[in-house]
Amino acid sequence: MRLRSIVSPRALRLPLFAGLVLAVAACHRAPRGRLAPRPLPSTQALIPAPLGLRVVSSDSFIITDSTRIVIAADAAPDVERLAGQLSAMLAPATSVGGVSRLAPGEAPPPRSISLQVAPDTLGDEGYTLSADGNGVVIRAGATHGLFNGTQTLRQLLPVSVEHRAAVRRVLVVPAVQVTDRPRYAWRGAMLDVARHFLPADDVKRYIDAMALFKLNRLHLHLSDDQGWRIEITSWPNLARTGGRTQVGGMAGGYYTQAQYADLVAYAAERFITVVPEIDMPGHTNAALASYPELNCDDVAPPLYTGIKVGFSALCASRDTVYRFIDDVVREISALTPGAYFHMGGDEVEKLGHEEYLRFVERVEGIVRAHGKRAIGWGEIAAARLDPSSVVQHWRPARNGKPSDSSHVHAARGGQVILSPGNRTYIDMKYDSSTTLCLGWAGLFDVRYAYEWDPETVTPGVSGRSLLGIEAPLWSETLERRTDFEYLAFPRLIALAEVGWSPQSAGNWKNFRDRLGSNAPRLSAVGINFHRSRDIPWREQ
Ligand code: TNX
Repeated sequence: MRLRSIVSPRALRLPLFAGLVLAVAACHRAPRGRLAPRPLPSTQALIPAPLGLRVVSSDSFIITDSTRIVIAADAAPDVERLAGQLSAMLAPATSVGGVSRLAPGEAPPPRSISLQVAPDTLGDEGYTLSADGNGVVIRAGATHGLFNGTQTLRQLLPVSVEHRAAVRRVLVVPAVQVTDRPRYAWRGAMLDVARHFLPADDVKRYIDAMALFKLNRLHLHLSDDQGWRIEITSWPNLARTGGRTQVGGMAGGYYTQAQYADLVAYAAERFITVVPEIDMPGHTNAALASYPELNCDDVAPPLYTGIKVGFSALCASRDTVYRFIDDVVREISALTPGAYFHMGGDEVEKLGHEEYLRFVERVEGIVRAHGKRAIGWGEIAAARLDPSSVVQHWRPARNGKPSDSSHVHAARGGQVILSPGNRTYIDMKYDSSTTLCLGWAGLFDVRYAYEWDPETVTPGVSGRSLLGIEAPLWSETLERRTDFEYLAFPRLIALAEVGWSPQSAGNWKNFRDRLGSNAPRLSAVGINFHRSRDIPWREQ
């Protein structure tokens, strides 16, 4: 049953008089056009909307100190780790019961939360969640699905679950039956930590927020003209020199390999795959400034702290450059268990087209030689790519005409990630009053980020060739964590639903109310979000 089918239109109907009184009262309290928001029950506020949800009764289950989290006798270590995470999420309520393994053949005891791995047809990320007065069962074919189920459980619980040290809170789970799986395998977010450096702890907070909405890829844009942000031991000046500054000329920064590995592990615990990007051959001034031999004239340019693009390029005819790339890809790949390496490839104005294509093909070979699937921005699709490589479409198509060769890549059996600038570039201003950010792809608020169908974005890219969607957050104008969050939220939440829920669930009015009901949760986890005018925010 679809989510919409449980929202009874009759429940929304008010006696006419009461309705008028409420509407007039609302006019005095809220800006024009907004009704005083009423809280939605948690079963009607889930984001992303699950494939199927049924409220089974008015029963509920209260998690207490004696609630046990149970897993099978032979459950894999990652299931046990997940159970521990769930226990921490529910602490202190479950501190007494904790996690227990069932004896072989033993049924889950009454009033427990049971995590079960069992073959199903819902894929790696799908799950079912059943809750009634007797407890909760989350079942999935793989641990990732179980994790997604725990995030749904989190959203079903009162906001007080986010308050770690809350006393006297009552963790009530409504009686529901959820069957869920994602629409797309790739539901990503990108952070540009190059234009302005974002410390690892701030990235972790972004990861936490991504997990709550079931996003599963974190693309880190680790290098650009203005900064190189990861330690490479065989080329130490990249970080030491190239990481020194950032846009505006303030001190920059970089992740040591240990910090990067820690970030990757932190993301993996939340079932998020880190996708490292080293942008090349353009967007490379920070590298060129660090090593003269990467320049055709052997002269290192000064560090750059402006926001122009297109002016830099590695010397594509030099063997040293490919040795450098090989070292960088090797070191980063060794720290990254995920299957992908992003090679950039965008906005190159300093190389001839043929030279650019040969460069892309050679670097794709290097990436593949290190066991990774290559990803690159839309421009790389013009090269003779291997079908295993992935193209990230970003320039919005105009008048139905493709803006890049994504369709060519799809035709040769390749896959495409969609990041159309006008829908997913969450570094665009919300409206003309937004002071941060850019506007080249258009100003847009959360509704525009929500109301689109990935299947119709660019001709020739749909179905199997569409790997998923991603929301890049470029940081030319973003200096601190709160700036990043302000631009990302709530648009990233809308995009999380576009990537997860079936197109048929995409009902703006319904989403708007669910999003408004999530304000207390966003506040509780400390996200600095933009109060989009279209949303009936419920602040407590
Ligand atoms: C385009 S998208 C870029 C970035 C900028 C961004 C600003 C892409 C592949 N390149 O270098 O930061 O626009 O919105």
